[in-house]
Amino acid sequence: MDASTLALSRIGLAGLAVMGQNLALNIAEKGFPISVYNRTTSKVDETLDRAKQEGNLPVSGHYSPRDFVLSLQRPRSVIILVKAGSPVDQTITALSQFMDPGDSIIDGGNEWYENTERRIRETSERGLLYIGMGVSGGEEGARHGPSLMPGGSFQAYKNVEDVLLKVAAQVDDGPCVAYIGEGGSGNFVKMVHNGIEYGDMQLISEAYDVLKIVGGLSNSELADIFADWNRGELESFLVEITGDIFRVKDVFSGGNDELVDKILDKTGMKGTGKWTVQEAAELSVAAPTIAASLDCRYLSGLKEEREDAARVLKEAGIREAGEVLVGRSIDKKRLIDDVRQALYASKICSYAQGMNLLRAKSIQKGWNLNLGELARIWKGGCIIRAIFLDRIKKAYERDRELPNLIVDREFSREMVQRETAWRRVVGLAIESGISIPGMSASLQYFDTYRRARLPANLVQAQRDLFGAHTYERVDRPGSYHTEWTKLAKQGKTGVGALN
Ligand code: NBP
Repeated sequence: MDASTLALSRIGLAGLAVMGQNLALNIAEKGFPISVYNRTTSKVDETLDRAKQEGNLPVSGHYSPRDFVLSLQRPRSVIILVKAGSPVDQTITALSQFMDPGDSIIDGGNEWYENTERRIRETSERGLLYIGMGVSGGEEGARHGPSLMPGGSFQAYKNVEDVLLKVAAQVDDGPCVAYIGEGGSGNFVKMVHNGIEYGDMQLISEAYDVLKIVGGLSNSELADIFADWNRGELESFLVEITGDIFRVKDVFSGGNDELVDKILDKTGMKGTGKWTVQEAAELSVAAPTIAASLDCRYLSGLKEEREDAARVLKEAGIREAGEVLVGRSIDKKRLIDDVRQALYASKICSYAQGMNLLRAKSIQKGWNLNLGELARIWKGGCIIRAIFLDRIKKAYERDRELPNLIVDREFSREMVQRETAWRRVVGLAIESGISIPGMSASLQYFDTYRRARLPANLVQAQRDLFGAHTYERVDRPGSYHTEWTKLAKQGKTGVGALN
């Protein structure tokens, strides 16, 4: 196709798999003529067919990087949606040779933020502007309104701001997009979003397990409970789809059974949860709920080992999960209400961990992230969208320096109101051998964070004893070391010397 004979497109998109195709159609539907390109050209034709079927949308297909780039208005803006990693580098190489200084590349993939920072440097040597943009919402979000997290060149953002504002999901306080910050901040924020998503999914699965094993609830009862929860404080995409999942029948059993019971209990993953936990460790930020959800995915992968372990321990005399409760009367109504409260309180702790990771990274990198604004752009379009993100937004608006969501005046009150129910659920699960690593990690996080004095004094003493690492005192300044072993053997009171 000779681009010079055609009207130029407002924007281009390269990479037409699930995300790219849908985002391109979304952009076109919002009235922005778009050029599309894919390495395997059959996907260009697929996209053009869909554009025709879905309302003759203004999409022009291109079969070579050159034609594609030259079909764009200047300064050119190209969104890339290919598999993260080297496919992005290869796509940049293929396209950038036809681009001019001032043109922009916007990578919408789930990219490791340092790769984006490297590409910002590399492309800037050629005068190109670069953005790493988190895109959340899966196929449906990409087509009808995702949450967008663009970070990198502010000028590149300004060049496409009008497009992004229209394409993003729309909520009561605006489109779910905002300029995130410099460097790889957009990718980092998307990564933490996914880590929080891991936590949410784990917590929901634990609520399901407790209700099923302790309460003996059927899938149809669970469907009703989740639908009911979705009308209250837990209203969210993940709670809504969970309710829907319980209603789907299995075709292979002639519609007698529910599909959810036929699914192999091994969780897949693509890496963003692992990155979140690695980064939390690097930055010394406690993220136990997110880490527990990642560990649980690893353990779920050991299906055969788990089956063997179940057999070996059964032979050794262990009782099945929930067996200890047999014969005990369970107040189902109270259990359901307790689990709802435990889920909510656990979620607050999980989001607190994600937000604090973002803050720590923002300080380290000088990104100046606005946590309230991040909560706002997650209110719609993305997988973790939830009514309570509005409350998180307001908490950070009340105090931009809020050290932890747990101590926000509204959240602290809610946690205390739910504390007893939360402990009942965790206690019941532990007693009956039901693993709830996410809910108990959240509760332990809460119980550790809220205590003015921890047994860390003893750990410091141990460190000083075996490694002369010194310690500080609660009653006077300075750094101290004590000859613990010598003094203990002499039976004397240790008098620490100033270091
Ligand atoms: P995939 O991640 O499955 O990638 C497929 C695309 O990458 C195709 O267009 C493919 O071209 C292209 N590609 C590959 Br693979 N190697 C390439 C290379 N060497 N050079 C050029 N193109 C290459 O697509 P996706 O699921 O649409 O996801 C796109 C990005 O968005 C990923 O980073 C993903 O993590 C992220 N994301 C996905 C979702 C989701 O729900 N799927 C949600 C949010 C973010 P080909 O057709 O020629 O093979």
